[in-house]
Amino acid sequence: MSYDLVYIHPTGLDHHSWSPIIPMGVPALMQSVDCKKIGVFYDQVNEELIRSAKIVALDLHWYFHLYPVEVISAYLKRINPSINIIAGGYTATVLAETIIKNFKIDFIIKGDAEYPFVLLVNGLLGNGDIRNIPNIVAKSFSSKQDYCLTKDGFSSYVYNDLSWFPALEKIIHKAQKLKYPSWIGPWIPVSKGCKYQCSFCYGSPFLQEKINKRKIVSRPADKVREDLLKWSRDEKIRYVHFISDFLDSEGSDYAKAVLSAPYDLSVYYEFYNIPSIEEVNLFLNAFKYCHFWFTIKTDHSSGKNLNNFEAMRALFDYLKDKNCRIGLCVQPRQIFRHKDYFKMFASLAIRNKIDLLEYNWDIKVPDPMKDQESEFRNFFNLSKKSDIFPYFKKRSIEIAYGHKAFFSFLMMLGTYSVLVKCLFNFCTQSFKEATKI
Ligand code: B12
Ligand code: SF4
Repeated sequence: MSYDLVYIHPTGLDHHSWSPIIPMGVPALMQSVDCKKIGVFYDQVNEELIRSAKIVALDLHWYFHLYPVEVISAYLKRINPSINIIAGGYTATVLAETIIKNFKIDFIIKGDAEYPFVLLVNGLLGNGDIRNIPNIVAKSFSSKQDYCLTKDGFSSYVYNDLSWFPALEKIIHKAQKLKYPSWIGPWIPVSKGCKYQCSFCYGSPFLQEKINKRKIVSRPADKVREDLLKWSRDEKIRYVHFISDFLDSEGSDYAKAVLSAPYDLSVYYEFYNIPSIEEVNLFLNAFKYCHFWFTIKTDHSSGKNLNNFEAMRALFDYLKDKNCRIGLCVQPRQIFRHKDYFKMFASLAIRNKIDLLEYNWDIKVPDPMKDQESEFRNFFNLSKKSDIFPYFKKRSIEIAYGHKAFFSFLMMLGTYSVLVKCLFNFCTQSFKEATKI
């Protein structure tokens, strides 16, 4: 079978734990183009597929795909020199001019790509003029980045159909058999960008402005409900998860509108801050089963303050006999650096026997404010070495088998080789004292 457009996700199919993660906006891009199209993981690519294809679209969102994307694009051009390669995503945007010089990629779409992608694909398939399409960096020209997603645009795109990517659908269906709802499942976009100003994160208003030329943009509640209803009707889907905490970002009224009726679904949900009992009940009433995750620090761990301990403990007590499972996202470095964080962690995790998920907020990303060439060199070299697979494997094992806090805590320590520090902490503080707040 031949295709006009092949989307290739640079992660291999064998990496089960993280291959399902494609940039959340890609389904909308692929839905919007009207041609023969398919999505594949890179290890499904074969010569026959590439020889007959006219366009390949590659996501380059997470920097560790830099090296794989270079290898894949060189391979594609060797097999089919006339193929058009389009890339997009955060890393592609931040390093666009350098990537286009160094990789065998023909076009990079900077920032939001919904509208430019359709125009570019149509132009390439129909030999139309492509020089006036916004947000493009090409080998021989570049256009102004003056397209960005608006609320109206966001509400018009389709995110709930993955039939164009059968291998991804298969993994998602398989993951539905996991014991507890996880993030390997259909995702529901709520907002792009974030209201918190974390200096290291592309989601922060300052960097969104720099990269996507806009502020946070959100989908109307009825569109989010449409996705929930669509996935509810799908017999193969048992649970969903959301991209961003809409209760925190959009407020209680929005949450009430989204969660106004019970769905034939379970949910995986990360709260950025501590919800009230009334708010948590909205979720308990709307979903069959809830896998809730909380952070010890405020604002999704990015805040300076710790959450109110009493409020967290009261909430966890309330949730004990409800149809849900509680998880705590922890930052290992905070445990060993800050006494109060450690106290809260030990008290909540051990007393409540909950799951732990390790959070690593310190991950470096290409800095759009620095010299592009040197950022490219640094991150390209890093991407050659980066093997985040063990980390994701660990996370999915935790979720799949629902290890209790102690065991997952040990796994976390193993990964980061901080056992020595832990023993030191335990030896220097009496455990009782450490858990007393
Ligand atoms: C939600 C989220 C996640 C979710 C994934 C959700 C998903 N399916 O996308 C989860 C929790 C799984 C996750 C994991 C990770 N994430 Co994350 N995540 C985010 C977050 C908060 C939102 C991302 C997002 O959806 N943006 C929405 C818009 C911008 O993207 P989009 O619609 O999908 O894509 C548009 C364009 O980028 C472009 N585009 C994207 N792909 C393509 C492909 C083509 C061909 C084209 C033409 C265009 C195009 O077009 C789209 C439509 O306009 C951002 C921070 C933020 N608030 O933005 C970090 C962020 C993307 N994550 C980041 C990181 C580092 C990670 C992890 C490595 C963290 C870790 N150590 O575990 C992992 C990697 C996941 C993996 N692939 O294995 C970094 C990426 C930095 C980088 N460039 O490398 C970010 C930017 C945070 C930061 N530190 O700044 N993440
Ligand atoms: S709260 Fe999370 S998504 Fe928002 S800016 Fe901070 S790290 Fe990024």
